[in-house]
Amino acid sequence: DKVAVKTALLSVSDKTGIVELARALADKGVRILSTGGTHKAIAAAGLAVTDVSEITGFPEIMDGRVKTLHPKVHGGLLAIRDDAEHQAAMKAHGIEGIDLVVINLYPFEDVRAAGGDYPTTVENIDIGGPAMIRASAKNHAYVTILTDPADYSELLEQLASDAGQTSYAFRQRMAAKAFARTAAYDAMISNWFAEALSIDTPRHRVVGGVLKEEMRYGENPHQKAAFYVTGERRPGVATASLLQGKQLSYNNINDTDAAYELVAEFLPENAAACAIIKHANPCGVATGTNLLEAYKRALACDSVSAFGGIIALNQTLDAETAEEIIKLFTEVIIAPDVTEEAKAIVARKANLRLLTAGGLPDPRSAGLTAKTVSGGFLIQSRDNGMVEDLELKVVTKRAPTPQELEDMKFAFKVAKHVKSNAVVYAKDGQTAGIGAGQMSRVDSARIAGLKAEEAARALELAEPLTRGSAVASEAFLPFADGLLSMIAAGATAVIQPGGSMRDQEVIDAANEHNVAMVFTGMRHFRH
Ligand code: 93A
Repeated sequence: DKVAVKTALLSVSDKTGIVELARALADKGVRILSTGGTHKAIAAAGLAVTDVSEITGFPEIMDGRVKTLHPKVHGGLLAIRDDAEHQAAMKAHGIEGIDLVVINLYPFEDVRAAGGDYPTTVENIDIGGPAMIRASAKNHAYVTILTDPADYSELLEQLASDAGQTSYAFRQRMAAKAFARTAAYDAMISNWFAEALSIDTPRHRVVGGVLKEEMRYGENPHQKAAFYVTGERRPGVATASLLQGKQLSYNNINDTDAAYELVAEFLPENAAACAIIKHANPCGVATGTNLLEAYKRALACDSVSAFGGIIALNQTLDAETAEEIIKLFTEVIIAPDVTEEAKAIVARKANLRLLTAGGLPDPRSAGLTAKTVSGGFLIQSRDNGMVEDLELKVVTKRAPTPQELEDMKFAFKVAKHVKSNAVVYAKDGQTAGIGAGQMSRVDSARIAGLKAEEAARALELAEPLTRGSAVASEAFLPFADGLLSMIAAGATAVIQPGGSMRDQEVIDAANEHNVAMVFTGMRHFRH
């Protein structure tokens, strides 16, 4: 299963380590073939190298679009070395076997990340590279394919210890990596098209990404984990800069994403907003005239749960807010930006992670979300519905007051980001009680009410914030019992999608208690 490396083809965009590799190969007597730019780099180092066009007898044409796409190259990669017919074909057509292929692709991902224009990005779709990678990987019984400069040293170790040969196990492992690379590369191209054309139909997409980092562990310490990025230019946890603190964990990334997507629902030009997240659910969300006020009001909703939470802000983190936040143990802060002063304040807590995302994601933008099930993925378009865009229908005798209407919209926005069954009480742009993830909606309503009472005790308020609040349910109320529990907690206005068989029963109960209710016609399940 050992194969001697006699001829190598080197064609790389990222020239890291390529001259050193070529020198080491040349020292072992390996014949080196190469393409334009790579050839130039190797020749400049004074090494003997043959241009592929000499092999093909064909010049590089069309700005390099066609340089290695030739039977002399692909025959050399794909030939089964101990097959008589393949041997005969090689002889008949003057094809020489290629034993080692070193390729990295046109930097499509970098060009895309740098915001390259449409034609530039398209031009950076590599065609010849993936073709050679796939041909070599398929023929790994004979050919070694390297797609990552990180593997050059292992190759040289193999060649040194095995008299210029590679082992089958190594070639297999490199082939697996090669197909992972071309698959991820094509996924990135598909992701780019989807973003450029605002495609959110799963049928026109392939879900995939490239490895960004491996985490120390997954949701639990005995699980392995890694973060793959799709290359979407959406400001958020995938693209944010970590200014201080250790690497984010799997749970941190999940929670930070939930926090930032939620706070992005509140336009920074309208008001400052803060969301505090625990286990992907908000334990407090509020707006304010400034971030400090928004943070304090978000914290007031459930200051006990906020311990060790993730804080997302919709405006530049300032010194006053930073000073207040560091009083409590927090895992992560994410904001569009941070002032120098605030940065210095956060630096006093060495373990606190501070992320700046450079901007806020557009809640209305298209995109996909994925979830794994045993044996597959579930893909759907992002929940980009916004309450501002919905036609709200008043279904009760009493219409909501302007203040109630504002609170309803606020509560419904938050409920969209709470695991179902979600019940959210809000008043004056502040969550008053949040009930998340219960199997029964009545339980969610009750829990939210209880939490509001606890918060009132902690803050020594005369009555819980739910008194005179608006309440949102992310899905319809199937029975009147949920509504009665909300009224018991003090809600005077209710926002919900509507659409239950028993809507009339629920509307009647609301009328009986002089409660205003609106239907949104849109559900925000989140499981
Ligand atoms: O333009 S291509 O799609 N057509 C080709 O025939 C081809 N052959 C190699 N791209 C092609 N390549 C790519 O060129 C390689 O994948 C590599 O990224 C790059 C190396 O070019 P150079 O050696 O000229 O810098």
